[in-house]
Amino acid sequence: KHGVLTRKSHAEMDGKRTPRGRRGWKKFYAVLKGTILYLQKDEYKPDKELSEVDLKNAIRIHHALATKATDYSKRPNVLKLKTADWRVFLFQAPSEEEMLSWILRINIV
Ligand code: I3P
Repeated sequence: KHGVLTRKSHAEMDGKRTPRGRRGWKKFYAVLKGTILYLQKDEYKPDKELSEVDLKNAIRIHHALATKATDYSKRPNVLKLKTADWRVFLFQAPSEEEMLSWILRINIV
């Protein structure tokens, strides 16, 4: 699955709140491949090699949990992703349908 997702980092690897200055929203082209969610700056091209930044932004979603971000109301269609290493991200999808589809796809991995 792939599509546009806008990311906000809420908590870091140790579960600590992401500090100010790094809590902004950033738009990516997201590609879910196997157990990895790749977040790329540019649109996905099958043959293009992943850059170092792309690899740094990639999220292992094995044992991660995606839910609708019911406690976040500033933007619509936002899901919350908790990873196995205790990071927390918010992702805004372009529509409710897309948000629900991402939640389903992430949780079946
Ligand atoms: C953050 C940025 C986010 C905002 C966040 C700010 O600043 O303005 O948009 O979240 O508020 O800290 P920075 O880019 O300097 O990290 P919202 O859009 O959800 O308000 P927060 O600290 O309350 O999460």
